[in-house]
Amino acid sequence: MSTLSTDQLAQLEQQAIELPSWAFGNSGTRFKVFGTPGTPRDPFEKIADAAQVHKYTALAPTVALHIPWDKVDDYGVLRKHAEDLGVGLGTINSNTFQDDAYKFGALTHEDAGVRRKAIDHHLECIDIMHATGSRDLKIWLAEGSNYPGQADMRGRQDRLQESLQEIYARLGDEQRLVLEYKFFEPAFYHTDVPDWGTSYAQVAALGDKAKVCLDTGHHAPGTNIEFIVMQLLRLGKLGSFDFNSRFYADDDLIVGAADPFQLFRIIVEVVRGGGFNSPEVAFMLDQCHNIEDKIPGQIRSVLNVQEMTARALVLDHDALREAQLSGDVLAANAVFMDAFYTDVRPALAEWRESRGLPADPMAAYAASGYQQQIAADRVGGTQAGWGA
Ligand code: AOS
Ligand code: ZN
Ligand code: ZN
Repeated sequence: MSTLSTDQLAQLEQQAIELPSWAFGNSGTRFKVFGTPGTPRDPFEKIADAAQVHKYTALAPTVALHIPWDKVDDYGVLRKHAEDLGVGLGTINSNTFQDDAYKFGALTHEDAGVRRKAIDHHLECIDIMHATGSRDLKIWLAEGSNYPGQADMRGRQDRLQESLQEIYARLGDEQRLVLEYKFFEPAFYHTDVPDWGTSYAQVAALGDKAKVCLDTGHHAPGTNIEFIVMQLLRLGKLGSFDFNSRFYADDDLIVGAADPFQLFRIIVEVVRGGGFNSPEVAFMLDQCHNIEDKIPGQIRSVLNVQEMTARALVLDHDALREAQLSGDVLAANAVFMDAFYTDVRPALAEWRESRGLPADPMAAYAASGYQQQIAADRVGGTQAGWGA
């Protein structure tokens, strides 16, 4: 008998995870960027690689773009290219962290001219969203200060709201803005959007089309991330996830690699809060594959999310509720852990085959010859971001 019911499989069939275009480019640390044979040379090749992930998993129907890393002359052509390969273009990520002008801030900068430049960049991103058919504009700000006294934190918060209001006003009816928070880096003393509370305060003041983006790597060690997920869902403000995993800081490693149990706990709250398979909550990856092959790195990632989702779906909510109501601490925990320890992999493999997908997408991709083909065809692939 399968571990997963027909209803649970039907829910899993709807699961969609958005891939980041930058996961397919070379990336690294401040010490070294290792080149990988076959790295895409342009956004078209990044999308072709992302389409491979979808081909073997049916889990990744859209690709997020980063502007200007993925700048092209005609976004309609890029969109058509994606659609021809069976995927769509997703979230547009803005970038205000590479220009010298932004050394002391962008949307928060004291100088109105710098703020103008940063706001205009976001307005350009919204124009691009119309051409790509994207719903979401994702804003992550690398703004803050390194030393106490360096910056007027209060003034920066006010300017951030003013700048965001101008960007928000430009959104179309079906478009949204998601504001990502991060507690440190590149600034080390204060960050202008360090936590979910600040992101929430900023987006709540904008309106219904503004939501919070939760990057799992952007919290201090020990943070109860699933509590934040629960709270944002409760407030109707969880717009998207940037999934990845971390051992130390913002490691951007494969989701579910460092702490599968944390991923399980997060997805349990997503399901509990009505955020699973809801158009309101985008499941995205934000990862870099510095030393491993990128396409199988992304395949592994979406499979990890699928496997933890399946485990979250088998949680026996009735038994859990009964144990909670009777104050049976250990029984409640046992019900929770039973779901986590359920090995859903054989059932998922069987189910994939029944849908015409490979039982083992990793093996199928490895056997396809695509990796060898791109390594032979492409030379001089690009770095994902910094310096690209
Ligand atoms: C940065 O730490 C954030 O996670 C952003 O989402 C960023 O835009 C992304 O990592 C690409 O650099
Ligand atoms: Zn992120
Ligand atoms: Zn990050």
